Amino acid sequence: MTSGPFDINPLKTSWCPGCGNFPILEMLKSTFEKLGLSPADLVVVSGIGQAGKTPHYLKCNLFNGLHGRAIPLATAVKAVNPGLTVIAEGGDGDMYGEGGNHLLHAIRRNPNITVIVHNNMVYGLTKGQASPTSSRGFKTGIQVHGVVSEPFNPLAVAIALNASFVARSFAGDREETSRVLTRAIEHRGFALVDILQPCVTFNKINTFKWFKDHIEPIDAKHDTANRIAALELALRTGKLPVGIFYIDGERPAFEETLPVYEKSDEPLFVREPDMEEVRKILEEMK
Ligand SMILES: Cc1ncc(C[n+]2csc(CCOP(=O)(O)OP(=O)(O)O)c2C)c(N)n1
Ligand code: SF4
Ligand SMILES: [Mg+2]
Repeated sequence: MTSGPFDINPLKTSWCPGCGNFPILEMLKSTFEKLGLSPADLVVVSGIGQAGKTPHYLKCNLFNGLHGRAIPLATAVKAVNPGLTVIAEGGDGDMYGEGGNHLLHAIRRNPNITVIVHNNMVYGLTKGQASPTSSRGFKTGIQVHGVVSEPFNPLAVAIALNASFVARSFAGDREETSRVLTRAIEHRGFALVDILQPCVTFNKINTFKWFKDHIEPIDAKHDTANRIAALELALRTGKLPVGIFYIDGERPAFEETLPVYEKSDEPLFVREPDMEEVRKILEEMK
């Protein structure tokens, strides 16, 4: 068996056979390789959920934090060591539900991280409750009469907040997903990639076939710098557009604007604390 730099052999996962997480894992590994990254250059941070287990199955640096907290952890990792490539991984419940507030404020800060959401429109790990992206009417053991809320639209929210890179792809389309992931990781600033991912066990509505029948590629003529056109695409009803919606290449990244990097580029993690400064702050607080 051939082995790539990000492979763990033998790979043992707790995912169900046929789960959409498998192609995402494979695409991540091949994208990291294509970008010439090494496991030491990379940190993959996650929260809790089936998607949140992804970094366990990758050979690289990883941090598995609390449910919904991958984004602030990833922001901090990038801020203290800007030389690393930092990815935050998670599910729709993790990133848009429990971690939703972090998503909003990270978009405002624009850290140079890539947020990858495995959007299977359900809570997989906890056995099939509705998530923020479940369709209205979706029946579960908890939502026995069907979901009554409008589904959360992550792309429209991200574009409205001027996220600097916004894209959606489908786990069943490896070529397009790999292209989107490559562009997202190369992008300087906050990148959101929502990947439509079937959960074969707990979501019998949004299956591989359903997604295939309900997606449509964004027109090649779409101008990714046009925010209003991107928002219109994100708000479109009917088929789900897939591809790159929006890119703002002008926004400075969070870590570039931090006052601690004004006088020196030396990463924070190698600096000695300035005890004189600490003493001054403590004195002022007395
Ligand atoms: C604070 C907190 N609340 C709730 C949970 C229980 N919990 C764990 S994962 C999860 C949702 C998982 O759904 P999603 O993020 O969509 O990931 P998936 O399993 O579908 O990949 C929930 C509610 C938890 N671990 N911690
Ligand atoms: S429960 Fe769903 S998301 Fe979790 S491993 Fe199984 S198919 Fe994948
Ligand atoms: Mg989910």
